[in-house]
Amino acid sequence: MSTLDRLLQARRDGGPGQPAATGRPLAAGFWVLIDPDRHAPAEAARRAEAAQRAGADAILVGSSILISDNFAATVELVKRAASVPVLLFPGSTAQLSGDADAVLFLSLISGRNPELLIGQHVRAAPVIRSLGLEVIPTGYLLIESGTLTATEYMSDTKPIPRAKPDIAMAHALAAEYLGMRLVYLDAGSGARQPVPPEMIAACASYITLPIIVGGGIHDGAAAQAAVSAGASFIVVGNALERARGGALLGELAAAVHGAPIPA
Ligand code: 1GP
Repeated sequence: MSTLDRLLQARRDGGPGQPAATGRPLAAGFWVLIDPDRHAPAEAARRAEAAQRAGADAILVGSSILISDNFAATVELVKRAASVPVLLFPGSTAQLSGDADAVLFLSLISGRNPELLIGQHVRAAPVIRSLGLEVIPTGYLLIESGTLTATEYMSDTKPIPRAKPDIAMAHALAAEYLGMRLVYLDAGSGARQPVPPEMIAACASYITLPIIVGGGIHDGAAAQAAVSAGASFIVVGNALERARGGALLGELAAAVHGAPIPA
């Protein structure tokens, strides 16, 4: 079974082997993002293991900018520590490793920077092939978040305005028509405000692809709001870096898994 199918099945069947596994569908999947620059590889692995124990359905590894040389060792140790899928969420072609289960092959379709629409992909494709990595084509939409995020700065693109769900809808539909498998609505790491639930709901009712939502989700209430609006997968990174990590993991997992499933 492909990693994407595993992720979709975990959501549908309650995630076999997960603490949250109940045999009932999860409202959404809970993905924890680990930034290799933030921790030594062994600590990253410990965090991945704690996230999985708390109910995370996947671990993402990646960063919009990478200044350490921790990447390869982080993916290797995280993969050893976690039995849930380990996905690469690469900020550049330097962030590829055959130890992961799959790579989110992101095209930054909300921007008009050709390097991030196709340029990096051409360089990465042969490397990915030789690593034998599963590819998950993902339309990536950066959403205005109330602050200049690292993603916005590093990608040299303008985010979609928060109050313009119609623009997000059109981009999401274009991703679907281009044959992508997932759409990622991201307010960017460290966003002041998460993606507006109205925008998530507008996209979810307009396309059939599963929607990942991340950026600036700091508590169960924000996660639940995104899930109720129609997100299929929730990504949390920054908030879990803080001291409250342990309790917050449980709160987020419960909120993501237990929120009412949108009609
Ligand atoms: C960033 O969506 C991810 O690309 C996670 O964002 O670090 O703000 O949780 P946070």
